[in-house]
Amino acid sequence: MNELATFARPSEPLDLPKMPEARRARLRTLLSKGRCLKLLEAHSPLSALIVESATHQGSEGEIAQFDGFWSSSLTDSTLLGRPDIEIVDVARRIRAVEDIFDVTEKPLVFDGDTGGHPEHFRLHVRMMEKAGISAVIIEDKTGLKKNSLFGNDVLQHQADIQEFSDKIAAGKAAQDTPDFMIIARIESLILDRGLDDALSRANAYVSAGADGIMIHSRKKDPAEILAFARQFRAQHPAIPLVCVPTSFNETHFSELEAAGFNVVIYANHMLRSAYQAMSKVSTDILRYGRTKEVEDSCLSVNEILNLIPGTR
Ligand code: SPV
Ligand code: MG
Repeated sequence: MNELATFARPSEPLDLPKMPEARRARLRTLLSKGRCLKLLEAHSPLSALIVESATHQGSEGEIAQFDGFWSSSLTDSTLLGRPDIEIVDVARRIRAVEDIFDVTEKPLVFDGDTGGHPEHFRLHVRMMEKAGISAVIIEDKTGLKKNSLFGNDVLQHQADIQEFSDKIAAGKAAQDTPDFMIIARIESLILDRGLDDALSRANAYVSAGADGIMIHSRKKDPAEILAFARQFRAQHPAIPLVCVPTSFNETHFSELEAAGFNVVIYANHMLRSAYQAMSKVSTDILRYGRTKEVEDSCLSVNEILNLIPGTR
């Protein structure tokens, strides 16, 4: 039995989900403790159970765990066989999050893409709060949204600063609870607009009421991200700062924490790893004409029968 093969929790059985308000407030509570948080992408209840129970004991005996989940537009879309262009509607994605919430306790941050029309964003904010989502991150792009990691390889447009600030303000005005957070994601580095543009947008979005800032980059070298963090921190010591180190994957969590980041999101690794394993197993069954050769890539039958408490 491997270390992920049981999801029993000490506090309560799996069929007793947390109430939305308790979970929603948990992100702010964790942020108030002053340490940098680690979130990992979850695209299904099972992937979320794995994220929630993952533990690593370091050489000094310290225990590392994830603090919560990232609901990614890229992996939610990919899971449905759809492109990451805001085609999967937010209501459907929130319902999928509710399935995750039925079996887990940790807080979740929702990737809200561009936020859509301000009129839609206001309603989506309420739906997210009601579900128990702790925060939404919206990115300052406009028009047909493409994934940021393409950068300028595809046509994508950054929103006008005032237009995006108005959307943040509309979301904040619609919010019904003090716990929920609206985090503004800046795409200036993604679109090669430079550090000064990113910093002036950060100031505008904070003035518009953003509860946090996410700065994104598609460079392998973290220099621009770290420079942003230093300068942002000097101006805004207490505003939560978020990054997604998919491209600068050699940069260690501790370096991001030391630079002033409050949340680090590992944005797509659960789906990417699952896809790789499923792909190999499916072709190997065809290759070998039987399943003996794929058993090492799979949970044993005994393990899957005992995975979810209550199955027996
Ligand atoms: C996502 O996970 O969908 C994100 C992060 O938006 S990224 O794919 O890096 O744009
Ligand atoms: Mg996304």
